[in-house]
Amino acid sequence: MERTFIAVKPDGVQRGLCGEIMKRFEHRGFKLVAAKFVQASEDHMKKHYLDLKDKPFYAGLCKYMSAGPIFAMVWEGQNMVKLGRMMLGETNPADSKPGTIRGDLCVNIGRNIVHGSDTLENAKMEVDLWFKAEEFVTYTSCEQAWLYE
Ligand code: DAT
Ligand code: MG
Repeated sequence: MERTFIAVKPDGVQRGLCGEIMKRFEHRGFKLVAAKFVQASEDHMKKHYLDLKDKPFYAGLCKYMSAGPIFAMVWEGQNMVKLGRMMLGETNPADSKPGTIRGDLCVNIGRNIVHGSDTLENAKMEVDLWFKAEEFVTYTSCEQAWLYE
């Protein structure tokens, strides 16, 4: 089992898409293990996007990501990181296929409504950056026995 960090960005929250995005992960069969509704500071977003610090859009990206509340989640499942990324679609919604979150619900690269970790290593770093150990809920999902053989 893997864990990944998924977050509805401020534009997704403002557009009322938290439920829709959460629904897709629930319906696929993934297990929610932590969640919170927060407004991140610009400093926090600078840490989150540190690998992009040399990009021309870095400052604007961190400002937009701290301009309103974010719905932050950790989802667990088999191949969670890869499948989470596939469900998101491409970074640019214009390249995202219909059926993906970005391909269905947004149009602009700078307002692509959702974040998802891209590698297992980054997922671990992002989960640790956004959540403390005591914020995770340990429980047995009744679905698990029917999702996996
Ligand atoms: P992703 O969010 O798909 O992992 P990323 O990590 O490369 O993409 O970039 C983080 C965010 O930065 C992305 O969701 C939207 C924004 N971004 C990426 N490339 C951009 C560009 N060329 N112009 C404007 N914003 C961009
Ligand atoms: Mg990324």
